[in-house]
Amino acid sequence: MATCGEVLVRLLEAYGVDTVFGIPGVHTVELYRGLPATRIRHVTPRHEQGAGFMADGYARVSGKPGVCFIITGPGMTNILTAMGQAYGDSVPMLVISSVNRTEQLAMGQGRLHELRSQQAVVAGVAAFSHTVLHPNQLPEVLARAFALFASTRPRPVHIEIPIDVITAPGDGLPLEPRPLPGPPGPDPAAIARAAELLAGATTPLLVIGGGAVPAAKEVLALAERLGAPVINTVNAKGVLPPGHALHAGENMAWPPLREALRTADAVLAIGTEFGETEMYPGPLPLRFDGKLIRIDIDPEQLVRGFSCDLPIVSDSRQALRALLDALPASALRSSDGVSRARALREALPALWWPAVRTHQRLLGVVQEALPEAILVGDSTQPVYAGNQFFQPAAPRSWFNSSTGYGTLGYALPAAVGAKLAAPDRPVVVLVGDGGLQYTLPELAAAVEAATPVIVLVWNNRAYGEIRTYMQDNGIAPIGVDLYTPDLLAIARGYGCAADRARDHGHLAELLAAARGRERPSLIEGMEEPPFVLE
Ligand SMILES: Cc1ncc(C[n+]2csc(CCOP(=O)(O)OP(=O)(O)O)c2C)c(N)n1
Repeated sequence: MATCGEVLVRLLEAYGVDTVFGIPGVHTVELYRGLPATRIRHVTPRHEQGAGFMADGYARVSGKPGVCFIITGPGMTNILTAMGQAYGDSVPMLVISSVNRTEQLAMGQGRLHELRSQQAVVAGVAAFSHTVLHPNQLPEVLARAFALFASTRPRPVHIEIPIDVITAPGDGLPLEPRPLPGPPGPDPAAIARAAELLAGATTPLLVIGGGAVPAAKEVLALAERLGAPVINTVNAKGVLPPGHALHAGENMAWPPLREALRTADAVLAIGTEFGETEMYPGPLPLRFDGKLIRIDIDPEQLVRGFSCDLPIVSDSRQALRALLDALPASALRSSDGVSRARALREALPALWWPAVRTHQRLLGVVQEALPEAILVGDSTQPVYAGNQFFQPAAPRSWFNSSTGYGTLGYALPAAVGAKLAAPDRPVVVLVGDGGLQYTLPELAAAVEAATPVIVLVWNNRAYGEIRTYMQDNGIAPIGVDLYTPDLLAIARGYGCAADRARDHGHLAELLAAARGRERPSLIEGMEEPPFVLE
């Protein structure tokens, strides 16, 4: 006899799941019974928030949903922050939890791990949450989750299974996945209109967001065909090849980019919500005097914030392919696109805050030592700076929690997930001493999972960004100067290699040594000379 829990893991495997992140408890052990009969690997974090961040990092690098097994109650409340980050950045995540027995649901009898309603708790951070009240529901509900990941704006999905349903017989349930729909394509009439607008534009401009990642080839072809400068968001870094002549820069807080968006006769925005965190240290309202065309897989996104002239609901790749086909051969190629892009790009460094130079040097060393690295960032000063200029070699190679939900503690566990998705690439964690202390115990999970991530800690013994913000706003710094422990000793205690970089040359040596190791490395860079440039 196979239980519902055993069928679940078989179905997950059939949908292509190869890794599950979780901490088992008495309410979820029956999800584990069937695991050895599958090829699914289980990775154990030290906190459910870590499980969620690992799943997030895994999903961002692999493009597949990150899957978690979470216990009822405290496990669910612990993972909410990670679900919030994934929700904000449109990351596919499947959180499967237990819940108390069916006849006990919402009874308030003081059961172990009881919450009044887990569904209510996750409502703000999940696309949907479903309680599986009978094993027969399982195949359909899983298919709904995977259909959502395959064809709509990806976001976390929560499926909870009462402990009596997990152990109920699952015999006879189908073990094959349901055929899934592909993502939606565009309305041909809307594409024809977009082609007309873009073909007639003399100063076209593209804005690309995380939704453009699957369409990197098409974005490049379209930009070159139109001669259109391209502004990217943080999550679209790497979509345009590094150093491309049409790269206009990033961060829509900077006046030259805002002015270019306002004055362009046609702006095509692909897979971006024009989010507040793309306007650092803004935000300011954007204006578009010309035509604004938006392509997004989420119809609601097309009417949010401000009105656009031509909303197109579609997966970005299909829309851009159709647009490339629909553009007339005679389409005007903006002859000055390269010079417009260069003028914008070259105007930005003078606007950056002084510390960006410090972080340019720091991240330059990382990029030179590990050119093919994936850089997973927290919410810390080198990350805000790198968001302005860093150009990774490929998409899915620079992401961080300074965007969207903006939580601390993301980077280390997300990097473990990233390393599991791309074991052959170096994975570097960019994190402050404040953010690292949120999820420091995940060093143990990294050692245990044999994921040799390289943790580069920017140590200023403070919540540095907030200290500066308080000072800039005439508030005495309170609660921002930290007692930071000996991170090197702690990292060694966890079984990691650990060193403090003396200078940039030494940092390069430490990164090269870390790359060859089979265990994680922690490298500390103090926020002081020689790392702080005048
Ligand atoms: C969960 C959470 N709590 C508080 C904050 C507010 N916050 C944003 S940045 C920051 C400072 C982070 O300090 P650290 O990681 O050391 O990086 P630094 O600013 O020093 O570079 C804080 C407290 C946050 N983003 N997330």
